[in-house]
Formats: sequence, structure tokens, C-alpha cells
Amino acid sequence: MEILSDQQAMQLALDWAEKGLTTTTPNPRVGCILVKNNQVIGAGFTQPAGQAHAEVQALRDAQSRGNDVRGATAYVTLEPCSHFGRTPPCADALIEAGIERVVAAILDPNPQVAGRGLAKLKAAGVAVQSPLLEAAAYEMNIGFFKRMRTGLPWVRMKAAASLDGKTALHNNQSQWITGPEARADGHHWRARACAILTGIGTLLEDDPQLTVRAFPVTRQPKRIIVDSKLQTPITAKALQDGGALIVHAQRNPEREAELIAAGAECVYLPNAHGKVDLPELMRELGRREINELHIEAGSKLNGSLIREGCVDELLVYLAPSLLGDARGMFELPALTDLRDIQQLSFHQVTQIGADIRLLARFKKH
Ligand code: AOF
Ligand code: ZN
Repeated sequence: MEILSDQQAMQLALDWAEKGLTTTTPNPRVGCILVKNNQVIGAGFTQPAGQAHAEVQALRDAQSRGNDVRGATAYVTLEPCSHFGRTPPCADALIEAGIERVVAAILDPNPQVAGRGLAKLKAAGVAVQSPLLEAAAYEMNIGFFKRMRTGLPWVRMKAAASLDGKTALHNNQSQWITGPEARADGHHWRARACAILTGIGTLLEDDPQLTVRAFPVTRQPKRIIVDSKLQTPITAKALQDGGALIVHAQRNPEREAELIAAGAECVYLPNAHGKVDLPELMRELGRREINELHIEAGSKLNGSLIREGCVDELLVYLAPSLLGDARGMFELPALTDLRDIQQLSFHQVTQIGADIRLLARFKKH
């Protein structure tokens, strides 16, 4: 029989973690598999917040299949927790179940855990090993890691453009520059996000729903509208079925009351120029436990977010077409010195249908 290597076992655990991609927020998506005598005897992934963590799910899975977990190795994509949060510590559950060895892909950055999970296991005589496939485990929860370390969400800005980087003609015609596969792919990125943010310009122009519709989901991301002057109509599609967070910079009690009655929450976050304080908004979203923020906005708000250093990553779909003189993806000021250029690095390049998907990260990270 072929031996299941530690690496293969951890890859399996990562595959299980992925099953929680759209449902675990604000918790990280974690996968766990239990291996005994070279057999996978149990597997699980993080359930929605307040419910079982991956390790507990894997133990339950093994038990429900009549498997004796004593002496097994647990492969977990994040260090097992050591604290009483919404659920009791997974480290305790593993110890009590008689797990002999725990392999953790990466340490939990949560200050309530941060090494204590592995320490607890070790103290109980469990053999522990970490890291393993750390980079993949980090990518799986890039927003959770960023929020735990900085208090800010991981901000991903999506845009779709022609090969010459244009999104719309000057007469505003803009529909379907990229193909159906790219548009469906975009919904996967919406679905994994904790929240989707847009601006009042896009809201008034397109009346977007800002929901995941390409496939069924059990949780819709929170919707956030940057609307300095509270111009959102109460009939906006983005306010229907679950409301939205409207971030404004001017007080208007009447309009606020109207929008609240329509199901919205209004948050007043002005900067010195009477616009929304975008860096403060990012801190506010961090406090609200937003791990991954997905932005689908127009070139103006996109440009402001980039200029104010709020963006971590661009998710750009490029179609094999040329629009010529037209609107761009990001409104940024003209530079006079090449040294001021914004530097990014390509993290991933993938063909999606007839289009190209680029993930580019700002160099500061
Ligand atoms: C694990 N396994 O599957 C996950 C962990 O409030 P609670 O009890 O749900 O705890 C949430 C914290 O637990 C979260 O911030 C992170 O540190 C850790 N997540 N830990 O052992 C899991 N999702
Ligand atoms: Zn846990």
C-alpha cells in the first residue's frame, strides 16, 4: 500500500478547509483529517461561527463511522485553538480523544492562541509538528491573518477591462467587456468575501444587487456603500433582502432615518475634506471582523482607495479587446517622476474562458 506522506495528508486537510471558503466568517476556514494506520479515519472543516471547529468535526466524523481515534495523527491547517471562544478549545478535544500526534500547517495568529494550542498539546504528551504547507495555509485565510496582525481586512479590488485597460466608453456603455466565465468567476470571489463594497457612483449608475447569484450560497456577504452625501435611493437593489452599511460624511438626520427604515445602517465617518475617511473605514471594518473585503467600484473610488493605501490586491479580468479612448479602471493622478510609480507584483495569472485573470499585489506587503 502506498504510504500517505505528511505533505499529502496536509494537502487533503487543505482540500477540506476549502469546503468552508464561503461560510466560516469571521472564523478562519480550517480543515482537519485524522490518519491512523495509513488510513483517513475522519475529516472535517470549520462550521459557521459558534458551531464546531474542524478538529471537533473530524473527531465526530471518525466516531460516527465507528473508527477508534486513539493513537491517530491529526493534520490541521491551522494550529488547534487553546481558548474558550464561542466553542471550547480544540487542543483539549484532541488530547481527550487520545490523538498521538498533531501536524499543524501554520500557527494561529489570534493573540488568544498564538502558540498556546501547540504548547498545550505538547504539555499533554502529544507529538507536535509545524509548519507544513504554510504558504497555502496562509493564502487560505489571508484576510484572517491580516486582521489578526493589523486590525485591518485584506482588501481585494476587482475590475474588468479591455486589453488596453478600459472599462467603459465615454458614453457609459460598459456591459460585458469580459466573457461569461470571467463573470461567474467573479462571483466566487464575492462569495468568499466577508463584505462587498461599492460607491454611490456605481450604485446610481448600475443599481447593483451586490449579491452572489451565479451559484447557491448559505451566506451573502455584507454590503457596504460609500455614499458621502447620503444619496442612496431607498429603492436601491443593494438595500433589499438584508440591507447594507451606508458610510457617509455629511449629516442628514432625515435621510438617515429614511435609509434606516429601509433596512440600512448608517455610519458617519468624515475626513477633513467632507469625504468618507477611507483608512478609518478600513479600521471600522476590521473592528466588525471583516477578514476579506471585496471591492467593486468605479474608477474614482478605486483610485481614492489605492491612493490612500487601503488596497492589498487587484483582481483584474482582461478581455482580448481594445476599447480605445475610454474610461480606465483606476482614476489616479498624473505623475511627473517615474520613482513615484505604484509597484505591484503578479501573484497569479490564469486564463478564464477567453479572458485573463490577474492577481496583483501592492509591493508594501
Ligand atoms: C481551530 N479550528 O476550525 C478554527 C479555529 O469563537 P470560536 O470558539 O469559534 O473561536 C474562534 C477562533 O478559533 C478564531 O479566531 C481562530 O483563532 C480559531 N479558529 N481554530 O482550532 C478551527 N476555525
Ligand atoms: Zn478550535
